[in-house]
Amino acid sequence: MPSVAVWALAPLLMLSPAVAQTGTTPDAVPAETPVDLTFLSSPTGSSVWMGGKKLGHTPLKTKLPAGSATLIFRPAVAGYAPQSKSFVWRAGETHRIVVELPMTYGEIRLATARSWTSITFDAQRLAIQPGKWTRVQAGRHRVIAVDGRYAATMAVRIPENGRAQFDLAWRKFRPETDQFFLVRASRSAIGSAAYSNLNPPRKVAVDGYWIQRNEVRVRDYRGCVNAGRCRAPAKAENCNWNVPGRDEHPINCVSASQAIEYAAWFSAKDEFTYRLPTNVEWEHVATAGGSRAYPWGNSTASGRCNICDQSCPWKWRDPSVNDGWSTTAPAASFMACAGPEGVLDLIGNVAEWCSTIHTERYDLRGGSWSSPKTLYDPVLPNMKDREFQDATTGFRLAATAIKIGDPESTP
Ligand SMILES: [Ca+2]
Repeated sequence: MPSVAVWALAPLLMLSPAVAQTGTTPDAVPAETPVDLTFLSSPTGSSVWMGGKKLGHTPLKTKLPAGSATLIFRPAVAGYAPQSKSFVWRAGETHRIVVELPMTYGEIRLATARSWTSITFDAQRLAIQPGKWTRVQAGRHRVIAVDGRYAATMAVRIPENGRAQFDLAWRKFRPETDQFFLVRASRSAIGSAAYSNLNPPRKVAVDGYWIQRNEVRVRDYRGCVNAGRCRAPAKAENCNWNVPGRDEHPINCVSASQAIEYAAWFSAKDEFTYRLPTNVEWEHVATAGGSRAYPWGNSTASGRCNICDQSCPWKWRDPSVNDGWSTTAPAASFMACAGPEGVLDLIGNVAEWCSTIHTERYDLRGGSWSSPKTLYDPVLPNMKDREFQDATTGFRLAATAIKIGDPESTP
């Protein structure tokens, strides 16, 4: 029975009070019959007032006697002005009333030490130039400016018909080099029933992080030693330090504490905070969150990675495999050893220090050039003392991913 009248009232269509009053005459339905009314507004949550009395907040369903009235819509958020409108509603009808509140404006100026390549206001792109006054909607906004590997995030409040200036504080949000792969936050199935004591099967939330694609090389580590920030690695059989022709090989014969020293030096050099990966982070990328046995899938590492093949000096060598290297190989020599993420040599070459401390010990993951199949299993925990080192111990770096937007929008 009820007819539906949709009042889509943009400001240009506002009814004048005179028009409203001409519509007050009730028809056949008694005037006291309540009329179903729905009030909607943009922005939503606006309060609706009639004759000095608040009816409620949009979205609002109510019943009023047939008639007419001037309603005032007051925004609940800054950046919009109140809107006054006159309406007529007739008995027996259902009215759905939509009101757009007019925006209010102010001006913003962003002082900044650097320019930006993109800037967003509340996730919307905005044409705004550094140091120039620009008209924007009043109220509270989130500004995110990005320039290469730097970002500035700021909450701003623009006064109505006023001006506000802000200094952007820039922060590096991604590593300087493309040697690092971004692993996005996700759930991960970690561990194995086979190692239930030190690495039991469990589901964990992993925050986003960067992981170095290569193992840290001899020439990388030399930068830290030359800067006086790292101790030289041990000299022993099969150690790569100061051996001619080994610059591209992973650094080995380094302890967890030496790897941590390197991370501190590289952080200062790159103006970004690096650290060892946790064993959960390491395992998460090596098994794609528990969905694969190895980075590349479920097939064996034989022929894919640098493991203890036929030239390996130990009796557990695999005589059926020739990977070409009796000890370490130059970093990134085994492309088929990577997963789709392009993180190389997680299995074999050198075992990698992970930061997680378990009863004062550090976890060495992934096996090495000296490992048979049972020892390069990526879920196998291998706890060693902080100062332990031998010709199989190396590392790669990781870094916590920095979120620059709301909600999480790590680039
Ligand atoms: Ca080998």
